[in-house]
Amino acid sequence: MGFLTVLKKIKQKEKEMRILILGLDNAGKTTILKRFNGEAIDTISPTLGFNIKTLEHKNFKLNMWDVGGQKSLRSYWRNYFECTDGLIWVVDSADKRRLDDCKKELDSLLLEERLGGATLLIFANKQDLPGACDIKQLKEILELDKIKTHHWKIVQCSAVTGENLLEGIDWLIGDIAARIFTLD
Ligand code: G3D
Ligand code: MG
Repeated sequence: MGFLTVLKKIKQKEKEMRILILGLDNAGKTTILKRFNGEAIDTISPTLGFNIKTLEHKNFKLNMWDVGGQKSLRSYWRNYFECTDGLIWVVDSADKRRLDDCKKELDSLLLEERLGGATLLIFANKQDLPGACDIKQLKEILELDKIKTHHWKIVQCSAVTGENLLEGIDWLIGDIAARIFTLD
């Protein structure tokens, strides 16, 4: 193996991404992170501070930050913005009463300068619940087509069944990698 090949392999190995998981309280952020990490999801209690997990996925090292979403904690979100490569915004698709609040919080996040470079994945979570909004409805209510400042995608998922979690995160990682790691 040549020197350059070895160097490339090392670079590849160290590829690190910082991913922030946010959303209103009860949206399913902690459950998604645990499920993705292969942990049991039957003992989750509300996140009061934050949870950090470092995972290896597809040769990338993912530092995933799951930050509590209660109203009283939202003003602290900004402490976690620095150097964020990806933002996962989790929506409880069955909680229609709070979609206005959800839109308001997402809109104000997208104005944050320090999140300017981040790729946005919106997880339309809790699709296993009857009456959950689908992607078309959420796109309209959250006015997602107006987002021009970030690369974004909405994916419907369920943290309980595991449906589409991998697909969503793979898209996020692929988009970030294409932006920040040039394979030369
Ligand atoms: P948060 O971290 O965003 O605050 P949690 O949310 O991960 O703590 O989840 C809040 C509640 O929603 C939990 O229920 C959890 O089991 C449930 N939940 C998370 N994801 C899903 C999903 O995809 N489908 C369904 N049906 N429920 C989900 P409890 O009852 O423990 O409060
Ligand atoms: Mg939580």
